[in-house]
Amino acid sequence: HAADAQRTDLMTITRFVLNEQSKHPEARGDLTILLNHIVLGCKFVCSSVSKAGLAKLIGLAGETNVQGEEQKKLDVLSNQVFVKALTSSGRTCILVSEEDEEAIFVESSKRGRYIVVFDPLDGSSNIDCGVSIGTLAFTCTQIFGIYVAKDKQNPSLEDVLRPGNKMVAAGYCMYGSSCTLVLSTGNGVNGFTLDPSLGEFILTHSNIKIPQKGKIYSVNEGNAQNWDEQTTKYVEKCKFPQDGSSPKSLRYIGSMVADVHRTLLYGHGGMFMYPADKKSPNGKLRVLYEVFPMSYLVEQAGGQAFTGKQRALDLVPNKIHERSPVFLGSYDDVEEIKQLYGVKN
Ligand code: AHM
Ligand code: MG
Repeated sequence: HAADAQRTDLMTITRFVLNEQSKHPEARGDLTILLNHIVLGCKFVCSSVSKAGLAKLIGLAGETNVQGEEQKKLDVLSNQVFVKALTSSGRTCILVSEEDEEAIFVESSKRGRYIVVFDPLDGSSNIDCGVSIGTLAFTCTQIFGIYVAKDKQNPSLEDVLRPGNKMVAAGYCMYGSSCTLVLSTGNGVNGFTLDPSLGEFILTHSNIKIPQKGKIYSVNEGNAQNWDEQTTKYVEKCKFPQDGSSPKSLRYIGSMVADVHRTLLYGHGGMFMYPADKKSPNGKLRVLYEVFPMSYLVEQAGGQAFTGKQRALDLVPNKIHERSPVFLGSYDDVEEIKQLYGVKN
């Protein structure tokens, strides 16, 4: 009667997070409330992404974001929805969004303990062709010292510029043929799929684990002429293995969440990388809201994440929009690139 149970005993994301938090006697439900507001943002973006063509939401909004890229209307909208939802949750003190140059300090009457760092709509250059996937990545760090909303203490940027290993939750939402939210609160990784008729995210992928060794490599190979020796050597080995193993397959969507989601979810694992190159010595991806959440999830799923120098989660960013090279995915695959860089465990 397991099938019956599945239909009637729905594990919503709220229920799941409440269960997780009840294992921590000191928890006061703040993270559950915070995540509920993030989920609302995801539902909004999901609904907007699916209507984008119809509603003529696609196209330029006439603004550029911090990195000087053209900003699409959906980015602007999604950002506003997330900022408002997060501020009104009463659980946040600082927000950092890819779309905003400066960090947002929440006014003291609405202030809570959490810092949320996010990219409201990552990979948005893929929206216009309708095929690919709008995405989002977020991380939450608890700020110590601010325990009540109206605490006199002022949060500062120093609280944001901390290593990824201080995070208490991370996740992303992928807007594809279905809307999937993948979340970790430090106790494994779980995936939830939006049931549009219920408007609820239901647990569909419990305890996601990434295979130890992968069969896929995922990288923008068009940058190869500017790669360093180590990246070049790794990719060469993927294509022309010398140890008798089969060559790996290449998959690259160009939307980080989709590329990482595939790496996590499909049984064959692999490695996603955005390495340094001569033109961009720090790679492309942003530390706080791209490298950290994905590294956290991959580690929680049993894989590794590496910057070319160190464990990605040990990185201490110096500014909020800092970039870093990243190699993440199956444990053994990342181990191989670490060896090429001469880094031992
Ligand atoms: P964006 O935040 O401007 O959308 O850029 C981030 C995206 C990632 O989703 C993806 O992994 C990467 O850019 C792809 O970059 P490239 O087109 O250089 O391969
Ligand atoms: Mg982005």
